[in-house]
Amino acid sequence: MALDQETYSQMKEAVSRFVRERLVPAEDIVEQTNDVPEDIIEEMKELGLFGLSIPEEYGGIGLNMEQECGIIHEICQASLSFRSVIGTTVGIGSQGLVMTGTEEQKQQYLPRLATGEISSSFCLTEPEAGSDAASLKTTAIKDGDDYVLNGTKRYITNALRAGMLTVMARTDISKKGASGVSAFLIDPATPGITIAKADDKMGQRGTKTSDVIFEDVRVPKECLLGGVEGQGFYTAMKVLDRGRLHLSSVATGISERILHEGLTYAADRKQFGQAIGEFQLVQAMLADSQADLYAGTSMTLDAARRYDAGEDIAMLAACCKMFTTEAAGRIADKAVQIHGGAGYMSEYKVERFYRDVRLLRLYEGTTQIQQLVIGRNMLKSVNG
Ligand code: COS
Repeated sequence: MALDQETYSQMKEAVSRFVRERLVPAEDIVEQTNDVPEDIIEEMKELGLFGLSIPEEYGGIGLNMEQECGIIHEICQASLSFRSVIGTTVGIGSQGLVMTGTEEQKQQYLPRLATGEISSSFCLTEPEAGSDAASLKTTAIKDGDDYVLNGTKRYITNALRAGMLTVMARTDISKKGASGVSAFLIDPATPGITIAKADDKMGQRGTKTSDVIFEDVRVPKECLLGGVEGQGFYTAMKVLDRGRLHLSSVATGISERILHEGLTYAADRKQFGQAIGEFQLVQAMLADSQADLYAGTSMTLDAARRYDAGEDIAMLAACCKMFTTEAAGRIADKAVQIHGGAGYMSEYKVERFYRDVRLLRLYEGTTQIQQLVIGRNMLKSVNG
């Protein structure tokens, strides 16, 4: 699956224009209202952004991973809240269905996800199961031709906007670990589901995360993803491997924007009779950031190409996610430093971006989880 090169280049240019002309000017509104304006969401639909990763036969654009990373990098030149609106549908919310869904399940949801008529969310994390995802406690107990779900999911991005939830729940309670977990595709309007109010967060205003509570939620067996029990955790891991490449391009996109803010400030701001960018200590901060950005974009491109070639990229995706998100933190910190006292003021965007990028090192697997995945894979290659 891939878009032909010419159409892809045109799309990238259109997205880049949309970012410059529509998203960047709307950043302050998002910050003030803690929401992304509806007219912008409508334009995102018209541009096809909800369908980036959905195959063309289901109405999507059908980008490959390299192309998806390229477009996401562009979108993330603006406040990360805009990407978040499409992020779960393009990434973790829909990809379990794309990878392992039955034909009926794909027909039921993918065409509406592709147009943005509905959004999707990925429900893995729970109050007691964050990094240790395999210990999740939500149950889905077979009852005749139905399953009955009980449990609480936490920090679920876009649950408040979703029309489809990919829910990981334990169908075999005799098994404590990964093999007892199954995945379900569930309409959030199903009786017994409560989507709690949006969480208050450090940054990324305009993004919506909330608890999703299941109380005796009865769903037909057709909701079981792929029609097979016991595969939910493995599917979630594959979705997260891929999601970590997507997230890496989120990190490189916003890093490029933040570095641009630092660079233009350094070129403009005068102290001691000249632009501060003329001082070598400021140049050192710019240079470190530029090298971080170049390394991050290069490794993400390499891993995305390998993913498209069918290679197992679990370890490389963890390397990319760890490096690019840690680099985004370094780049944001230096951009604030270059701004001096102004960098602490809300008037300048770097203050906001500094808070926004802090999340990148936490979600879809903390840096420490990425280290663990990398380390385990390295040892596996030695020990077999
Ligand atoms: N692809 C496919 N299968 C995978 C996999 C991958 N990338 N990673 C692990 N698995 C399989 C393992 O092969 C193992 O299979 P068996 O049951 O046949 O033995 C099973 O999954 C459990 O793996 P493991 O033993 O490594 O599980 P652990 O509980 O020790 O650790 C980690 C798994 C920590 C890697 C996992 O829980 C994780 O990624 N946690 C972070 C979760 C996360 O990112 N949350 C973010 C919120 S969602 S936005």
